Amino acid sequence: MSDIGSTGQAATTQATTAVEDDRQWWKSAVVYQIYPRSFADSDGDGIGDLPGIAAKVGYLADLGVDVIWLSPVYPSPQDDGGYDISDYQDIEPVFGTLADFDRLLAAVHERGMKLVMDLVVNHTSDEHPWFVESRSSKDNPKRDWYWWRPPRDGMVGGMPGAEPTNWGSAFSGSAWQYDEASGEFYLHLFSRKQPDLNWENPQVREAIYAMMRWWLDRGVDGFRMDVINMISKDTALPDGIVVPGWSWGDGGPHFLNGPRIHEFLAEMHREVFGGRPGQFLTVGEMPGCTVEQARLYTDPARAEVDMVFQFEHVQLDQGTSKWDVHPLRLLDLKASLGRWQAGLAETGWNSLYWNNHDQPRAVSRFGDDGVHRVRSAKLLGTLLHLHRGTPYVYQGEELGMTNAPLAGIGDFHDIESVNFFAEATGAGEPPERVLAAMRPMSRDNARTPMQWDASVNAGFSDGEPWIAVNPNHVEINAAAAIADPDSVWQHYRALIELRHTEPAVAHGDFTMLLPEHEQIYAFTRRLGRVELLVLANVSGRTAMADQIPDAGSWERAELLIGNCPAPEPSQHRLSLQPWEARVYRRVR
Ligand code: TEU
Repeated sequence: MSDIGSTGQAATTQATTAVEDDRQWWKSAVVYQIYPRSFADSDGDGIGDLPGIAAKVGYLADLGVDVIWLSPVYPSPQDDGGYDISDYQDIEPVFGTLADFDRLLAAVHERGMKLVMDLVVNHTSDEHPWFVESRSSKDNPKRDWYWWRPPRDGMVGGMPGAEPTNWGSAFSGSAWQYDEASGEFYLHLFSRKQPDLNWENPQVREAIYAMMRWWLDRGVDGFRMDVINMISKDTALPDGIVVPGWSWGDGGPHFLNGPRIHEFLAEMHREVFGGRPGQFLTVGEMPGCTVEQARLYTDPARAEVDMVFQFEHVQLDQGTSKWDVHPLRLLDLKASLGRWQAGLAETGWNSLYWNNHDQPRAVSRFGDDGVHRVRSAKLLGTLLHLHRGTPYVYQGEELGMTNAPLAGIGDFHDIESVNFFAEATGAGEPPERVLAAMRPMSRDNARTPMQWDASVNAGFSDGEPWIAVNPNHVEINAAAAIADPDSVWQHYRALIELRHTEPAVAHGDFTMLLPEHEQIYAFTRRLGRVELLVLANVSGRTAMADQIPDAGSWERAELLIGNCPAPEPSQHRLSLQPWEARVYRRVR
């Protein structure tokens, strides 16, 4: 480039960039998440499986994604949809065998894609042999692999308040389970069938690193790390603050981003990836992670994780709990995501997501899943893929799949919903009110079967699906979307391709525009002389974007992609239809 003095210098800079690009290949990648139970069933038992996924690798290659993240496929009692693992080095028989896994991995690699495993090591299943041993007696060598504590001073197990701390579990009730046989409690931040591992114990850490190396040796390309910022607890285990109206204390401050978290992640990185050739991806799922913490976690110089899943933007429509739903204010969304873009602009990297197996469907939550379903799903995709960061697409999002028509409690399967219903109705809440609170937010919304075609069971299974197929599959399905040039699927495919062909999408800087505009989400991305403008009307009413800086020049810029027909000559070029989104490009 002209501003570099000598050719020698230019060559060095280019070489450094090439090495960086090679290691940070995931900056221009798109990840697709599969929830295996609900993706594709090959054997008619109503539950998705690995051969089912293998048969759809071509579908994913056509969509253009670079990486597949598999939610857990390990042996598990399935108390929490596989996030309760009883053997880290095998495959759940319902999903297949290790040989099926190897075949899937080979098929993914053959198509030039990568595969990332879910790593759930904050806790195991209570049926994992480690815990079975740990529980067997107080002097078992594995006793200290988990968090065992006696009842509170002067109390005996079973008495209310005898729990070692007042922490609540994510799935209702206390975070401590009493074990009659040994007279002690064990910690479980999630279900009582998910005891927390004690990362203070070096043997635990070494066993986990060895297991991770075993998967890498098998050929996998990285890990999505479940609640990884919970592995370091304050060993004093202090009580949490009790928010008025809540039954349990908030232990979060004592286990989120805890005292040794950076040490553990750096050690993991060293022990697992140190000196290993290849291109890997690590993403840490981190509830309660601030942008300042994320900068530390994702600073390449610190070698901890490549990126984190943060939770701020998926909590903006909630009050005191996830069941207390408020309409999202666009200003809050822009302020939050804008802060993350700015905070990780120089150091670190963002992951970008609207959806996953824990979140309601984006088009139902942030868009309009009625008349404007297709258009608003495309708008959400456009916004997501044009931010700076690595986008994650959750199965069915590329079809604009919607929330499920959950009616009675019998329609809910997820442990979080089922436990909350029992707790709330047990405390005297009217069941109808509890159900109404659960419907928009239940994790079951994300877990209905992938809609492949309009046939019975949506082409997901020849048997009875484990969870009801959304009846709207007759209209919303992959076969129809692939055949329709104007579908959400085609739009996602184009967005993914844009990341691969336009460097400003992956590498450009980010500037938020019109932060105070109540309808319009607008920003620019700039790389060298190329500048992109993203304009999105996040509302059901027309909107005017003519207040953007340099409006006159943008009006004449090239329209790269949009979700409505290009404006008529008689229309103002910067007037946007309900839920319209456009990306412009200009070269300075
Ligand atoms: O989720 C962690 C998490 O903090 C939340 O998303 C939580 O599961 C819930 O949705 C709170 O309302 C991870 C997994 O993604 C989730 O599926 C597991 O249940 C959980 O960890 C425990 O492993």
